[in-house]
Amino acid sequence: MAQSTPKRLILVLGDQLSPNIAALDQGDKTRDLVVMAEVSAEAEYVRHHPKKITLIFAAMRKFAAHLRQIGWQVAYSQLEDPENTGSIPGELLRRAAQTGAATVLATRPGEWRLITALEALPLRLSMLEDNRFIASHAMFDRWAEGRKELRMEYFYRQMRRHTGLLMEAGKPAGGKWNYDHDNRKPARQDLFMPRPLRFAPDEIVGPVLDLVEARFADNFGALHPFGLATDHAQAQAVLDHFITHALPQFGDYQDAMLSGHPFLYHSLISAYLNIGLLDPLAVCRRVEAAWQAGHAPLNAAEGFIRQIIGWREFVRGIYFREGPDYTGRNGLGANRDLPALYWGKETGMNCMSQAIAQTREQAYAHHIQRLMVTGNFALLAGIDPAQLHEWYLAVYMDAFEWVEAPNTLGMSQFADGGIFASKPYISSGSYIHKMSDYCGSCRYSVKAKTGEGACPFNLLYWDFLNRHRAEFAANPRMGMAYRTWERMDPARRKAVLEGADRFLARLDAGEAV
Ligand code: FAD
Ligand code: DLZ
Ligand code: SF4
Repeated sequence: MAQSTPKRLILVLGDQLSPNIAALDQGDKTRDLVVMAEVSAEAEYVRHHPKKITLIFAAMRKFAAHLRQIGWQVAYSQLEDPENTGSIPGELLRRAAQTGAATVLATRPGEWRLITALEALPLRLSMLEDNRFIASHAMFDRWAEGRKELRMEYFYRQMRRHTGLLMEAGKPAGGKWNYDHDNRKPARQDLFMPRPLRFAPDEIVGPVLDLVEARFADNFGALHPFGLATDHAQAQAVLDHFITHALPQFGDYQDAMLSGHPFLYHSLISAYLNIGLLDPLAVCRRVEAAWQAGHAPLNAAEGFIRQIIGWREFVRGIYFREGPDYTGRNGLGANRDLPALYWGKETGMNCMSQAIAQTREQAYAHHIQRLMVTGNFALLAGIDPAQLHEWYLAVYMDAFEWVEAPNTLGMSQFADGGIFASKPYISSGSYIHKMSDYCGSCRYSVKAKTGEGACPFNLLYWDFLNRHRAEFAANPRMGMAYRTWERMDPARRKAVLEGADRFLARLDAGEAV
């Protein structure tokens, strides 16, 4: 029987490590062959952080072992296998030739690049929708259809109703949908910070570390120490650790930044969610249960659940709705090259230095660091969004295009023309000063608005508004800023713009700014 029925190949990508993912769900253990492949094309299309490559390869190897244990046949290609063709389509063709299979069952990849490559294969392809998300593409499109503006808040309310999370008799728990207002406390050094859970490299992780050290040592980022979770049980332990030690404070300090404390009360689970080691809905149910049990306040549970069923689902909807040209958009015509300081060149701006140094060490920065420090600086300085997009995709361990691109190009850079943000996320140094302790040990003065020692964010903020008057002066949410600029003494305005020009010239000349 099995002989006469041709085998299908079931593709499982490095960010599809979920036991019930669509292609495995629809597959047949008795006759299908699971194909998993470490390939140079995926490892090199951007220069990923070495910790990210290690995480993915180690988690892939462990997942392949698990699939074999539960009865699947798995053809696994290691990066150094001499026959490895170096790409996902190449490996599928090689396995097809080896087995005579003519059909591939795949779960839709999280990047248009790979979707297009699979569709071009000379094999029968059945591409199934990724079933690890709460909102299907159809559901998102139904919600978005006909709306003039796509606002996460309204989508989020629909997700709350759909999942029943934090709902009581059809109403939001506590009477409000959103408790963000309570979530803006700056952190203090004397707070007790939970320490992240770490895992010593085991017999699977060790050889991957050696491989990554040999092949990717020149990529930006520290490989050691490596303590990330690389399987489902470890990822679950990270979630448990977060719920026990950090969730109760998550809401209060969600936007805070503190020198030497990269993680604060964040969950550190994005990479595990994105590669399939954790299930988003199950995570949210655990957090809801912690609130119901009185372990965490509502502002923490709501704030956390909103990030997952709100923002995470929403940005995915945008990415697939907007189509493959999304990553090429540059609505504000920004064209400055990404400065070397993003790759670790010394800078006197302490906020940038802190965010980038921790990115190099941990392949992690939290949301406000990405949005209001590195993203804000790039937007104010007019950096080419495509180069910035590549940077974010490379340096963060949780970065896959479906989630990274809308956050970077849409939310952070306004490069998509404001599909889901009603105004650009820009701020002068005062926001960073309010939410962090960075300014105290900076070469620049956050209080100084002009002159050589003035905080560059202060200079660039006004320079941005002045440069983009045509795009934003009529925006009601930015009217106050424009009125303040116009009321400013002309000599002071001139000094600000000249200061910004001098700063940008030094940046372009490659000076340490
Ligand atoms: P927590 O702060 O503990 O939040 C809990 C979870 O909510 C996260 O694990 C994540 O799954 C989800 N979440 C929170 N905010 C967002 C958001 N805006 N979009 C999607 N999910 C969200 N997130 C990624 O997963 N991958 C990326 O490549 C990525 N790139 C980003 C680029 C920029 C410019 C910005 C501003 C944000 C980006 N984010 C990205 C969103 C966010 O910064 C990270 O999800 C978060 O910092 C991960 O850390 P955490 O797990 O400790 O999150
Ligand atoms: C990110 C990544 C890396 C570094 N390596 C691999 C790999 O060798 N094999 C693989 O199947 N997937 C890898 N990935 C994840 C893919 O790049 C990811 O599936 C696509 O970008 C779509 O999200
Ligand atoms: Fe950043 Fe300006 Fe504060 Fe320095 S003074 S840390 S550059 S915001």
